[in-house]
Amino acid sequence: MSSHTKSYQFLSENLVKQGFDLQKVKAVLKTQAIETPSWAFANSGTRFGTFPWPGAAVTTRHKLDDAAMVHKMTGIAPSVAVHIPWDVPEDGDYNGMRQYAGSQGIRIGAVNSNVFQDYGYKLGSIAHPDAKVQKKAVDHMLECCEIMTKVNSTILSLWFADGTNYAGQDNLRTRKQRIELNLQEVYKHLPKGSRALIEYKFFEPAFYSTDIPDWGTAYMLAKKLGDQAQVLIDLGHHPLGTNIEQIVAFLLDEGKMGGFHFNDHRYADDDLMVGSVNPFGLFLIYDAIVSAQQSGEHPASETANNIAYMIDQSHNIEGKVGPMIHSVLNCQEAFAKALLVPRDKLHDAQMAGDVLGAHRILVNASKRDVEPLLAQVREEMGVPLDPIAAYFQSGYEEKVSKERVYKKSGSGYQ
Ligand code: PSV
Ligand code: MN
Repeated sequence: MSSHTKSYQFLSENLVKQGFDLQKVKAVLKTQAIETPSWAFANSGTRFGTFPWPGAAVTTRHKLDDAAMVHKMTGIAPSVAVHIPWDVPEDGDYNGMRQYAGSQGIRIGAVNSNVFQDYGYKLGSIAHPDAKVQKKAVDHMLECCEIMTKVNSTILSLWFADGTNYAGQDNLRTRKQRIELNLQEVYKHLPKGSRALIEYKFFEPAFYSTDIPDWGTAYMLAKKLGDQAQVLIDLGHHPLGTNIEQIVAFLLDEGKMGGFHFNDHRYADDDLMVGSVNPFGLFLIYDAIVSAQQSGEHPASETANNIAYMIDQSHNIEGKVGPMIHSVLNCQEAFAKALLVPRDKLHDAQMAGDVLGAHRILVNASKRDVEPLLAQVREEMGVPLDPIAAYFQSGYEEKVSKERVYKKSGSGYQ
């Protein structure tokens, strides 16, 4: 018996005694799906600089290959988000792109529009004072809706860099109205059965006002648009100290929790690997989700079952595929721990007003060593027990560093 099997047996006996249905927990873990971002595989960095990584993706196909590698190692990263125009296929063939992704064992996930890089967007996109610029931005998002149909995507991911730098620069109320009207136009063109996820960010690139600065604004917009619009939470887009799990709980209860952009941060939106700074915070987010899933309440439960879990990171100094695998594993660990929170016990302690008891139940669940369980899940899924080690032993990193020739190409943050 291997040492991981022994540790798993020990853990499972313990968990079964505590009343957990381990077959169910494993089944749920096997269906976990984390979407990787195409742009993280390219040579992207910060606005101050980019340090080329040997073998970083140069073409869109490279990015798909890298995303497929993350899935091959983990078994739980079956889709990749694309960003338009960074990921316009070299031959312009989106059907070919979808097929190529399929041939590599993954699918295209969210389509992210980009209305922040063209010079025309200096004063904003859909909140810009000039109607012609607003139309250009709307047209781009409509094109993204068409791309969604071609690549079989059900998510349009919307983030706007719109804002102002100086008091008096523009009328803030009018900007809000422009955003509402233009989003209504985009909403009308969403493919059937798809969703638009509205992402907020409390600052940057504008520093006086940001047009969609917080979850409340994104929620209001999504609510006014209708059922096909929800909120996207990028973990890096909050002031320090924000209670993100509370936002998650609120949005779940309102049926408006649509998706995540996972990452971590120390100061601002610095796109570090998710769970690298605050693994407890990541656990608490998963706890809010699992609590809603298991509540059976409407609409929290269905909403929690339909969340798009996406990573939005930009790796500047730590490699590309390796850190992405690590990020996916951090999400897997947090989810496993959240699935093993003794919910009935926690509920009883909460209802009895046992503050310390309830707190300890949750914290103890976050401290549980779930590695033996995850190793067992991986073995049953037929993926490497140690995905990071397997990746570095696979020779992929050496192979792509020989094959791929870095050139500054204007995609991602290059
Ligand atoms: C903006 O900071 C953001 O979080 C949005 O999701 C963008 O689409 C992404 O980063 C890439 O720039
Ligand atoms: Mn984001």
